[in-house]
Amino acid sequence: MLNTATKSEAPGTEQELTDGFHLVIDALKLNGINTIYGVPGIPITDLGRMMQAEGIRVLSFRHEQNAGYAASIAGYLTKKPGVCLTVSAPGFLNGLTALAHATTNCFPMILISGSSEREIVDLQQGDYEEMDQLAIAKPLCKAAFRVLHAADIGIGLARAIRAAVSGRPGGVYLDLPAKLFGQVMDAAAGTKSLVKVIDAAPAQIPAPSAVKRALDVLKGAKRPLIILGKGAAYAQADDDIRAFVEKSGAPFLQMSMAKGLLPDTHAQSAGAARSTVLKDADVVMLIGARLNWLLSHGKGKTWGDAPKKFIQIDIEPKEMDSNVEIVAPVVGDIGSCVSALLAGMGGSWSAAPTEWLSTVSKKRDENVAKMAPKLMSNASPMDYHGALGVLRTIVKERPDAIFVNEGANTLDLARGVIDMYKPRKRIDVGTWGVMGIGMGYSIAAAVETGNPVLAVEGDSAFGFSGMEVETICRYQLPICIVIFNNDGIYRGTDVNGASSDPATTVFVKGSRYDKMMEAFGGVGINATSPDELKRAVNAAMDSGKPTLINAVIDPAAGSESGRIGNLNPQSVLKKK
Ligand SMILES: Cc1ncc(C[n+]2csc(CCOP(=O)(O)OP(=O)(O)O)c2C)c(N)n1
Ligand SMILES: [Mg+2]
Repeated sequence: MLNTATKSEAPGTEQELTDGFHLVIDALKLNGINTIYGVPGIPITDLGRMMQAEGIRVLSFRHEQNAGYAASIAGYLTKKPGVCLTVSAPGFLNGLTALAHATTNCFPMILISGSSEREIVDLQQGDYEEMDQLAIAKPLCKAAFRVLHAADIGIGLARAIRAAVSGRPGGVYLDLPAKLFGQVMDAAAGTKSLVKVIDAAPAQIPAPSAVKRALDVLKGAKRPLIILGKGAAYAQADDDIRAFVEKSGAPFLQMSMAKGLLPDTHAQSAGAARSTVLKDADVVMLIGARLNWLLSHGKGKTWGDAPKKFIQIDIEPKEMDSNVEIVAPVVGDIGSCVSALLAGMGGSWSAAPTEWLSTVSKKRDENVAKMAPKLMSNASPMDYHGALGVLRTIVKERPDAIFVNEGANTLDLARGVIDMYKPRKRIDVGTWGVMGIGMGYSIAAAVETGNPVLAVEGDSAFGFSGMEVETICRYQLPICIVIFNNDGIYRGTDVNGASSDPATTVFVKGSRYDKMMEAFGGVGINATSPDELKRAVNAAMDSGKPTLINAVIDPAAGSESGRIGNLNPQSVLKKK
């Protein structure tokens, strides 16, 4: 298995040697890491070449941030750390946003960066791409390590893998100084130094008393609600989660990336009655969902006046009571917790009162009926609902496709309109609401799952990672990008009254993003009506050819910041 780098011929002996390059590759392979996302350059160009020669798939990007986002979502989809490989200082910094994003979103990821000479960096003598990368990475990730000796590469990678996937997953930084790669050591000793990580994310079994406490609270509920977060989707405990929810009889809400864990069309789904269930529920059970801003911190107007009890299931004990009191914390990995809850329910569990569920489903059906005519609009230029109406049907017909989504209106409206039918098929801006994940996520989703990808992107959102369309064409990935082109951020209608410069939120009117795709040999289509959009997306999904569809959206159709305009600070002076 071990690569032999060199043979030295001392008189009478022949010693097999290996080096840092080969040990890194062997350590990755030993641990089943066979895909790398990165950008080459000093000091890791040869490492990438050698990885490729050794059968590791190395996807070479146009910008490290996109490679980093790809690695982060690869981690989410596979439960193995996604690896991003970058050069020193600027490449490292470009990848760092994605590493922090992985940590915030609890995705296992390892950022491996080459770095410059320690002796020069530490004396600040101005080395090529000088930066104390380890110190900078530390506050932004779950753990950070540096390897100085070839003999420690095995241990270094093992620590990085464990830190990334065990407990609450997150981003890990691994610093590999340039000098390490060329360091030579005895090949047999090198083999011995490698570590195969056993049981990298050990089960964390909840205490039986915690499980009982949670079930007692749930049993006492008149109006229970279950909220599934992306932690629940990550757990890949899909059957148990579904069985638990169904046995409880409670309405459920799925956070954005949890959509599809149970089909959004499930009889207990309260997706279209969100405000009702948040206000009126008396017991709320959070499974792999945090009470952060996305759930209005569990308090305030959104949650109404009815007193509530919270049950929370999370692997991280510190998550409990983060925003409101949790009366029944259950700490453990989601899979173990849900199976313990299911077992604890026994054979005679009485499901939630049916009148609660029928109140919720009545509200849901009303809201769905209200939206239905909007989704049938065939207006041109399209509004969001007209365009999303056809995409909704396409996703229903192709439930295995991975749906990538970013933007403001493009995100918020698509999340509400497009039902998901299978787990981990919707990936989006996550905890930060970050723009720029689009192409990195699409590439990793196609590479890791082999499934077709449909990316629905605001025109602004797309711009953050748009150059990766070349990467998509280069690797011939089955990705169909639909750009909701409304000439700008939120709306394309803003006017700057003060000078001839355009307003800050508008772009070149009538841009043709489809032509970008044609520049690299992909398929580019301009779609001006829902019918055209439907034909183009279906053709792309059937052919698997890299495609970009410029969907022309009415510039006046969107609203400021989509659904979260309330978070914009207001100037009092403006009103004078
Ligand atoms: C990294 C980053 N920079 C800036 C923002 C602020 N921001 C939120 S949404 C958005 C773009 C919204 O426009 P678009 O993608 O075209 O969607 P639309 O509302 O027009 O459909 C921006 C720039 C962000 N969320 N993330
Ligand atoms: Mg836009």
